[in-house]
Amino acid sequence: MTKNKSIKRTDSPEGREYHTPSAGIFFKIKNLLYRQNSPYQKIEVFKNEYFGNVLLLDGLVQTTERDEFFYHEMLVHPALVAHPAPQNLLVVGGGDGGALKEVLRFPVKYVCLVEIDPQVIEVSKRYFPWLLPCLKDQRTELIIADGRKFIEETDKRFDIILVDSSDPVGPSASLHQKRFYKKLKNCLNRNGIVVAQVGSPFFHLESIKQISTSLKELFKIVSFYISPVPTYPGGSWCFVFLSDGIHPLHTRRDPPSGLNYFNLDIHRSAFSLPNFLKEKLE
Ligand code: AG3
Repeated sequence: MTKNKSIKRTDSPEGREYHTPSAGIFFKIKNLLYRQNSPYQKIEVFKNEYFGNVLLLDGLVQTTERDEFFYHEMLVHPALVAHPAPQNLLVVGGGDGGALKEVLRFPVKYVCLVEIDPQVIEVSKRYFPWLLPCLKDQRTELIIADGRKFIEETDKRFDIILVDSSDPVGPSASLHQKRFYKKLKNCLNRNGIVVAQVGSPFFHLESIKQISTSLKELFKIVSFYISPVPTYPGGSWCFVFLSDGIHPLHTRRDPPSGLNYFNLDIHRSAFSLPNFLKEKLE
């Protein structure tokens, strides 16, 4: 039996993410497309019959072709419908390009994508068809750099910054700290907005609480919102909208057409939080 065949076994542990030591999500691997350790992390892409191509970093599901739209639309569009005139944007992380694809639906001037791991870009170009055209878009600049260092050193200023990090372990750890958000704030134009993913309300409640306390010391408006993401832990994901002047519920434009999840009703309802989360954040 070849190595590849043994990887395709239906009980392959490689198609699993544990959310706790006793529960998680599994995917049957139809084809293993890529598995390598980069200097930063373990990168895996495989094909699943239902979800299409699936990207895992250090064993954590980042995106799948079938359900990527929940997360990427909800990371991007709330800030874009709330900002008065978004022109210059920054995406930190997000080397798979899903967030970039959503930003480019708007007539923005410039989008800077800062990704630490060039191997994630190369792999995603091959297996996630939206990335290549987005990188070729005249408005996109790809910078391979550590997001934290980039933010400290750049003199660019942005209307919206989207933090598409992974979980607060591994290469993304520094992107979840107060220090980082403080530096982000210095890179915002007047009326600027930061949106970041902060984890699963169910599994990461304590760390969401902690980040909320720090963020309230930095920004006047700290609004959490949630969205379903079928393949992420708990099936529901939490984001934070940060600004000193822009209220998320004061929307200024319609979203672009052709979206699968986001609309203005979803926008309004996403900021209504379930009791267990609301009480924690009070
Ligand atoms: N970044 C957030 C992924 C978090 C998922 N966590 C997990 N599966 N434990 C997604 C990057 C997609 N552009």
